[in-house]
Amino acid sequence: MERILIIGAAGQIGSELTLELRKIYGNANVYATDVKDAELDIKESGPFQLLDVMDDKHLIHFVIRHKITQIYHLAAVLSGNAEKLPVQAWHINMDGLMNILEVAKLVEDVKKVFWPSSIAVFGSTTPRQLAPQVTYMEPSTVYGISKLAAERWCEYYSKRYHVDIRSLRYPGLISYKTEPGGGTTDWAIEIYFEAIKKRNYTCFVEAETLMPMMFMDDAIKATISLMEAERSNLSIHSAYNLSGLSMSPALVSMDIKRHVPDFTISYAPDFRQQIADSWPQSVDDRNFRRDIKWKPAFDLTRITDVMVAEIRKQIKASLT
Ligand code: AKB
Repeated sequence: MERILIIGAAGQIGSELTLELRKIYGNANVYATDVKDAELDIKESGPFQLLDVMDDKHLIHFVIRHKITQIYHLAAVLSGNAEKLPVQAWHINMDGLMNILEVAKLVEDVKKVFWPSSIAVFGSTTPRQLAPQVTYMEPSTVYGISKLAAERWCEYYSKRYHVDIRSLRYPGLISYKTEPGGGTTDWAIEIYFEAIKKRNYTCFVEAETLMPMMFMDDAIKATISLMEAERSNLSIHSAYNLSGLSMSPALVSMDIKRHVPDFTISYAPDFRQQIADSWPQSVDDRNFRRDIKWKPAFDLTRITDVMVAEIRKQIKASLT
């Protein structure tokens, strides 16, 4: 029987992944943890506890006491926030992962680990179109540098200690449930909330900034499919490229007008423009699609339809 630990369960990915894993493995077998409090649906549908991944002693005790077999380590400081406090962000992103890798090495019950990488591992010397799985990688952000270093550590632990660690280079993830925190792709979520609430949005990257994105449902399916795959089917033991679609603020705002005809957008690019410009516009994920037999289901029209409907539902519920 699987017993799963989620670190970062109150975050953008964790809050959706926890509920999905509980459906598959049973509520009682998925332990949600975070350094901050989680939403009621996470706390009421199964175990939830405060846990800081930086506290290695508490972490290993937790894993041993609950006989954890799989760990999803989702806690990280994202690209925009990391630029504000680079050294602290480096410590949180790297030390947290190193604690997880050590636990996975030391505790025999732990059979698999998931850790998210990002398109931020790429940099300005990477081909901008269809960035290959193996290519030039010279990230210019502290977040990207930490993700690239962490990928190398994951492969090191996989080869040297046979830790089964699996990872995806997530594009920007679009969801309506929990707000993202401090990423460069956050505009792709903010734009929907502001369009519905205020009918206008001031975007922090320019109109034609094309970026790789994916709807959260697709990302959750890709993640669980990767974790459920036979290890012998996996050809990559660092992190797989993962691709959904490419979106720019101009494209999204045009699509939003199908639902909010008087929506207006203006542009006030900040330091995140430079980060966005250093990342590829699209990513080649043929290795993942071949090994996992997976493809995304959400295009821009479908994403917009779901985002608009769900945000309207949330607003209605908050008024009643
Ligand atoms: C960010 O913008 O920092 C993240 C990412 C692409 O990893 N969403």
